[in-house]
Amino acid sequence: MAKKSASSESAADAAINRSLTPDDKIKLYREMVRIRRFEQVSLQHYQAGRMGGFLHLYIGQESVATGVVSLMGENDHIITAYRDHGHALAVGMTMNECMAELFGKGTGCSRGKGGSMHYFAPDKNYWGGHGIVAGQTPLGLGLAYGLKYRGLKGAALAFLGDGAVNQGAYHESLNIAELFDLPVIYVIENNGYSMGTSQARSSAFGNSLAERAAGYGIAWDTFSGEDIYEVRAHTHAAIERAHTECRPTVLEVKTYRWEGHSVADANKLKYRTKEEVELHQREHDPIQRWKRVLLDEGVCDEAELKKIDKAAQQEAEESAEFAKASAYPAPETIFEDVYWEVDQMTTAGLTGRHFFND
Ligand SMILES: Cc1ncc(C[n+]2csc(CCOP(=O)(O)OP(=O)(O)O)c2C)c(N)n1
Ligand SMILES: [Mg+2]
Repeated sequence: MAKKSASSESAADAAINRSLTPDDKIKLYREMVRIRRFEQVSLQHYQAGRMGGFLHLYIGQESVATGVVSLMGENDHIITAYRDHGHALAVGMTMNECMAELFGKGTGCSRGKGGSMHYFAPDKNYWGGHGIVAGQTPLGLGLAYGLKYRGLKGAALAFLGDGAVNQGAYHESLNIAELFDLPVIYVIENNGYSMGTSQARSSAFGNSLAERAAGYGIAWDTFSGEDIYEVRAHTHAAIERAHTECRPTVLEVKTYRWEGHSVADANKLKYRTKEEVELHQREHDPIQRWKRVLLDEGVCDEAELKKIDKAAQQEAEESAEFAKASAYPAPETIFEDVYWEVDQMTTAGLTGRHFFND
């Protein structure tokens, strides 16, 4: 049945949030701040000419990846597009390997050959980092298929942008997700823009982008990403659906990116006003919002939060030093790291049955 999930409880009162300990709540803050500091430091080094390629910043959207990833269990997998730093740090990839990847160094998570858009950590159920808009959506479906095929109780969380929802691959994926009953969760991070085109100008929609799922008989939900309690409460319902009913869900999370589409976006103030950006920075910052929650609930005090901030800044700066000091990959390794399975010579890779039984 296609339906919009309704939550009668307020997000903070949802069982999944009531179960959070003070330490868990502080951890959520730390994760969001780490993402922001990492990206702010990466921006400085990009502007100083130390990185090549693109750099798509996630600043302003931190609560989405952090909230969703905080719910992931052993058999839950994640895949995303090119705006991938937040998801990577949230799953536990280190700042060092992430920063070194931006610098194109051999100590990077993809040995410096992928860059910003191609973070990867299968050991953490993190399947990238993809540059083709919506290219990750059928791959996420494949992850879900693999879970079902293996009889595992898990979910494949596939993130996409509001621009990606118009790609055919996404709609083909929804069709199969419904027909095959696959435990995939599409998380649309609706930050209002697809490069320089506003959502209103790029997408035909009724009340929401997620509502399109109804046409496929898939459950959907839409909510604000500003409050991490809300992100967790709504996403939890989708994960439960995947785990217990082996059914897909489409989630649309309203969020906002503070920076340009990429650092090279020269028109960032042409398609939206400075006032619009400042309004979001001033009144809808998910980190400030969570900070207020922590203070109001008496979870910790300002001094503790400052300490967390300082530590995150230091960690980010140190990761840049680590990246600077690391060596570029050796030219003779240029053909390595293209296909992980080929390099590893695994049976699964050699037979092309990476996710399947014999
Ligand atoms: C198939 C394809 N078409 C076009 C592009 C160029 N492109 C890169 S990002 C982007 C916008 C996508 O916007 P959205 O899905 O909203 O994600 P966001 O950047 O806001 O996170 C486009 C058109 C691409 N990478 N792949
Ligand atoms: Mg967008």
